[in-house]
Amino acid sequence: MLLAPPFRVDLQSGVLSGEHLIHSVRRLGALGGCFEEESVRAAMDQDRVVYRVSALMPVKDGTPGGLFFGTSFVEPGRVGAEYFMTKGHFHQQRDSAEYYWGIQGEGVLILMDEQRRCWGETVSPGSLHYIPGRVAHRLANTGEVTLVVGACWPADAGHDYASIAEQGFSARLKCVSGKPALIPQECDEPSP
Ligand code: PAN
Ligand code: ZN
Repeated sequence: MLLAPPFRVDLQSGVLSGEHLIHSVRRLGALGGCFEEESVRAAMDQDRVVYRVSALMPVKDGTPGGLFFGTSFVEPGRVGAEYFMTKGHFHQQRDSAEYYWGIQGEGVLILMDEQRRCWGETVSPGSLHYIPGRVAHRLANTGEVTLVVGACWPADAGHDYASIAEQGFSARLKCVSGKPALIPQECDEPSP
């Protein structure tokens, strides 16, 4: 017996279709404390969409051995010099890894390990990124069009946003002389 595929991914746009899809949207108003220049963010249009995520969740959240598959759409824009970006997270199950791949646009995958060492990988159509366990990850759009990125991660990975909300990443991706630069945050250095 041959069945039609239950889900589809449009390879050009990253758009997912089928059942078990969850859609979420993050607007500037929901990203308080995320960007360095909080007063600039607060003065911008709070309804402006920063990013959307569609996720195919064919099994219950937390199912051991299951996999989720998603597409993130990060809009172009900046808060001051800092590029629009996702909140970022560690996985709750710290050992859970994830794949990202670039579909459209230009961006940077910002990564940080548990020792707060931070680095970035440039994202472009066809780029493939293995995010090991114990590494926090966030996407920033450094281009002029929507950054579209695919992802696949374990269904029991979970998301720990609290660590990032409390301490942030140890570097910020800013536009310096018209180009993206990952700038270490002095204020994150432990005081003597
Ligand atoms: C991605 C992210 C997505 C949105 O699907 O969840 O890019 O970023 P935040 O979750 O940090 O808001 C992923 O990494 N899943 O594990
Ligand atoms: Zn993740």
